[in-house]
Amino acid sequence: MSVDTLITNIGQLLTMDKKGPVKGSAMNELPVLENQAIGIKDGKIEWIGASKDAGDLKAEKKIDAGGKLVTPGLVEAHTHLVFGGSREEEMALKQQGIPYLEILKRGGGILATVNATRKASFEELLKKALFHLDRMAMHGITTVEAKSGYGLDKETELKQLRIAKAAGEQHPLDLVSTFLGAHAIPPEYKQDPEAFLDQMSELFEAIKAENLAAFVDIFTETGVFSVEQSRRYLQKAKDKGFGVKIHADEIDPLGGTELAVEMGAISGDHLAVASDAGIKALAASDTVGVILPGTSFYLGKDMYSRARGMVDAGAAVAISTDFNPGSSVTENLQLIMSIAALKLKLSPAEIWHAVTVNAAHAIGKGDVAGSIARGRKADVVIWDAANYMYIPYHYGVNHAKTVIKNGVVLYERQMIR
Ligand code: IZC
Ligand code: ZN
Repeated sequence: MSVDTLITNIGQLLTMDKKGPVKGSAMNELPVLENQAIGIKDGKIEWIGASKDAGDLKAEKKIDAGGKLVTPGLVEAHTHLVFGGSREEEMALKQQGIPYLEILKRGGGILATVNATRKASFEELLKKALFHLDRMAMHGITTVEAKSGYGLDKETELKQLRIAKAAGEQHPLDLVSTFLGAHAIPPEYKQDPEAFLDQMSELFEAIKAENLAAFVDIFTETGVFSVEQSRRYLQKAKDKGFGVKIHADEIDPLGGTELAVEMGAISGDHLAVASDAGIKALAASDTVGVILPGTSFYLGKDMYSRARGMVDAGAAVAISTDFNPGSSVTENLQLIMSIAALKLKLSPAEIWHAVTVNAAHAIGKGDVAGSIARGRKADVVIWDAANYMYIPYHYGVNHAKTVIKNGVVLYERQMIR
């Protein structure tokens, strides 16, 4: 047999080859294969076996993994990728104790980014999005979800979605797009949020026609959209054939987690202040809880999502960065894995499920991303680590050594000596 690329001498291999979403105690069951090799052909996984048997394979390119850890490319299930400007001046406001929702109320926060995004050109925003995708790839991410929501008018929301589509076409990473027109109430509609939601739902048709998004999302929060408004809006989206997601129970416990389950959402995201009833409902459903502990960390909160309780209750949980210019400014999902270990008390095995197979399920890519298996896309990371427990343990730096997407080496880390 001949392959294009052969990776030998893999110390630990996590294939994550499970039918997902992986729920409850199964998230802690992590098969680890030792002394393995992987053959890649035409961008796909062709062969997996013991490294000692790889000698029979002819290969154009050989990569010695040096006894290190190899895993599927990470899946990033929640980002606000396309935006103009940045909000570093809000850090001082946060230090003065001004809450996130208060900054938003004063026209800052999301609305500041909306102004910058409306002003920026297509090319400018695309260039910026591609830069952030590069950085995500350099940190071992091979599939990314991207939300709109910094336009809040028909024209700019469509512009954001078209930029995400162009970014997905131009960048080697796979991109899944979500329409988050219902991200905040723009000043023009302050007195009439219902009319604003009507405007946004009028876009569903055009978004479908241009194939600009797979999912529709809404920010269900105090001062933004109520549970009732969210239910009506998401039902319209479902009627048009979209999958739905919710920014639920991020700051105030409004019952967004329960709503996500009731609506059959593919994911309920944040869930930082989810109620006991919400957690119970989530555990009994196939909705994936996308937990974003980097946001609690970055907003300086003491309250983290009860992800430990969710997994113990039997739920499927994913972990993501929430990369955005306001409440979580990082492309480094490895850092979020450390925060998940320290603040959510998830085990390394649970965390690896949360950033691979379960994250893939949370964005409808469970059958193509988040695992290493014969016939699948060859999205593979070789880490500067001997074992899987090491990544959350050694925090804040990039451990990705070689990042392979569709069988092609995208990134190879360079040291100074
Ligand atoms: O720009 O602050 N929570 N949306 C809902 C965000 C955070 C993103 C932002
Ligand atoms: Zn978000």
